[in-house]
Amino acid sequence: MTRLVAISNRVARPSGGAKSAGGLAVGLLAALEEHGGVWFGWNGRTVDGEPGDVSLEEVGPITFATTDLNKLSYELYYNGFSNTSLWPICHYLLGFYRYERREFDEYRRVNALFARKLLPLLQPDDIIWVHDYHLIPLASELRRAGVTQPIGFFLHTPFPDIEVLRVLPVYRQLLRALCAYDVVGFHTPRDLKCFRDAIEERDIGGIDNADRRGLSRPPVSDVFPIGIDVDACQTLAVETGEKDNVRRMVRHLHGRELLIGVDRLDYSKGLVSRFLSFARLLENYPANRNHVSYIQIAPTTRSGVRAYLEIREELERLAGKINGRFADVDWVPIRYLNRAFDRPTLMAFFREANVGLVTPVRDGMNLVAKEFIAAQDPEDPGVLVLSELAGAAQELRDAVLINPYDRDGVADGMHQALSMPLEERRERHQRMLEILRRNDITAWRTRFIDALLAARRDRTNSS
Ligand code: GDG
Repeated sequence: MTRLVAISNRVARPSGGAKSAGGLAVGLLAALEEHGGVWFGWNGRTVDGEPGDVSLEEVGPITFATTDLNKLSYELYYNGFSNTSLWPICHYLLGFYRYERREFDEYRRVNALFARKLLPLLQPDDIIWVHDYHLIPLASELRRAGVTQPIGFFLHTPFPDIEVLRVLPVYRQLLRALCAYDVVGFHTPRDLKCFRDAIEERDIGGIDNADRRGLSRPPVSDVFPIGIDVDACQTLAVETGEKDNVRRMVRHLHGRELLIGVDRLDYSKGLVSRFLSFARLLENYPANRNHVSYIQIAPTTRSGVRAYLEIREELERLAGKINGRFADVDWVPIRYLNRAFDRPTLMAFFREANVGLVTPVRDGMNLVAKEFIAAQDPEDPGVLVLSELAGAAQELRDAVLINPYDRDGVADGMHQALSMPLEERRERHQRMLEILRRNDITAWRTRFIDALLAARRDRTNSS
């Protein structure tokens, strides 16, 4: 029996908090719940000494296999190389980028540790699916330890153009490490093209045969746009509508139109520009004053990285400033909630909203955009205002597409969304829902697993 073994930096056990935010966790959990298998990764705890034994917990069809990490290792590998070197580069945000050699060294050591801990759990018929930029070298570590099972890699962020990637002194090593995989997957054709260009056009150096283990050609690379469980979002949105905190939120609108944003607190999500664009909406279209309310939910993430603390303070300051300028005795324009909500409540909030604001300055895909559409009432749907720089914009062409850097343009988009006639809202929503159904979470998982199974057949035929 073929088992799916998924590996990601962080494992999101359902018991570990229904409120945990993050696209990878949401997507992978949905895929594993359907297929079953093993999910291996970090348990969220840091320790002073060496990490202890892997702990195993079975929940329904999933076995969660988790390990601690040493405190300093975590700081260098996670806050350092992963989130201060790779994340900004993948999002073309070089102002946030910094490189330290010892952080990269630790990144490799943690990948080697993951490989050592995973090895005893593997079975001959497994297919292995590695997730995201924290774990690029994992396949070469596993290959060196003798693993011949097919291994795939999926990148949840954008893959940057080679000219941006080149700011990383170790970019060749990372590209070689990606060649140790059988299958490499991306969200959009643009990411795929950047990856292929980087592999083909650059002299990335010889690829060690020990890293390839029976592979004679470059990895199969393709586009696998991540999706959502459309029915589950819809059901949650409908069933949770009567919950106390949802009704309280609606009561406080006093009949005003609702704009909503839900994002991890991350500079890539374009929240500062979004706040300023909302102020521009009130400035440029004064009829909206006292008639619209904007709720922004933004739970803190990566609080060990300074840039994330700074943006949090900046948003608090801005919300205060905008509210101070525009608020009335009975109206607060922005409600900024720096905390997480449970998933059912989020879906119900989406359904109540007239406009969904998804305006990242760069995003691999963006699941919030898809969840917002899925949660709407098809008879009276809200409108999505979506950044052209999010992967989701490649599929959701019927959203109101904006450039997040253009504040007047975003304000125009918000106004267009707020004043869109019912018939047009319905048509746009209907077309986007069809796309969501076609590229849903099952399609994503099935296509990737099929690619891994095909890789296994190729290996058997060529051996
Ligand atoms: C990465 C890529 C790509 C948010 N706040 C709360 C909460 N969330 C949930 C959302 C959504 C998920 O977290 C966020 O997913 P996104 O896709 O929007 O963004 P990232 O976390 O940056 O995800 C991204 C994704 O991976 C998948 O490949 O799309 O481009 O950056 O599901 O609903 N969930 C709960 N409470 C919150 O307060 N429960």
